[in-house]
Amino acid sequence: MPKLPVVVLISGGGTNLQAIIDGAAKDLPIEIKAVISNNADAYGLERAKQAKIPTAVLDHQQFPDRESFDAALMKLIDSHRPQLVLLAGFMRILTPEFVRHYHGRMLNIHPSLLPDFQGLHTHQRALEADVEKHGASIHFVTEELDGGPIILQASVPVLPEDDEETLAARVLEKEHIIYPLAVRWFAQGRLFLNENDEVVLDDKILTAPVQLEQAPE
Ligand code: NHR
Ligand code: GAR
Repeated sequence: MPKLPVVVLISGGGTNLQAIIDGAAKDLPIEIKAVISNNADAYGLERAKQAKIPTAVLDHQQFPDRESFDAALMKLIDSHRPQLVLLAGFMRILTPEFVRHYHGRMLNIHPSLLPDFQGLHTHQRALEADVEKHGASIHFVTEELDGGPIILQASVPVLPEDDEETLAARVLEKEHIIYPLAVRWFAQGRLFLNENDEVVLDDKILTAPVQLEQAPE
């Protein structure tokens, strides 16, 4: 299988990046062309360097507004000619123009069972809402923040003794399974967004997100 060129955007620790790097070192048919961070201190940059992947830092604080940051980011990404862009713990909201440019070829992993808990601090909010189930979602990125078509989800129980940290760790473990899986489907040409912005997987339009327990290989 020819390897799909991918660029990964991060802001932090990069454990999801690591899961994708590890997948690519095995049989995930992608080549990570670059890892780009808006934050120079992101530990994920070290992970990329360890794996001999080119890195770049584009500090949003050096730009006067979101439009100019996004324009520079787009130029940098496109210099690597990726067919897929992955947001992996990327913490900057992206402008409509940027998102439209990567329509159908940009994925995000979000730490909740979307459409619940869009935005930030999802674990804390799940605990406050006293939900029984929490989890993570992979979706195509659209202009609507955390509102794009959902592909794949994994659930975890919320336990009575949980705090933000224990719950986040349980969710993160699932994230490391579902992100490489969705990337695999995309790289294999089995996953795409159709002209009506519906998710197609294995020639079927999804009417609901795939749940990890029922997911095809
Ligand atoms: N951009 C668009 N247009 N659409 C989406 O679905 C996006 C996006 C950019 C990032 C990831 C998202 C998440 O999974 C994501 C999805 C950052 C914020 C945020 O409020 C919200 C959601 C997400 C990422 N960021 C603040 C901002 O002003 C900064 C917060 C910080 O630096 O800590 O950009 O959760
Ligand atoms: C992950 O839980 C990811 O879902 C979340 O941040 C964490 C990043 O961890 N993403 C967001 O909150 C996006 N706003 P990582 O850097 O170890 O992959």
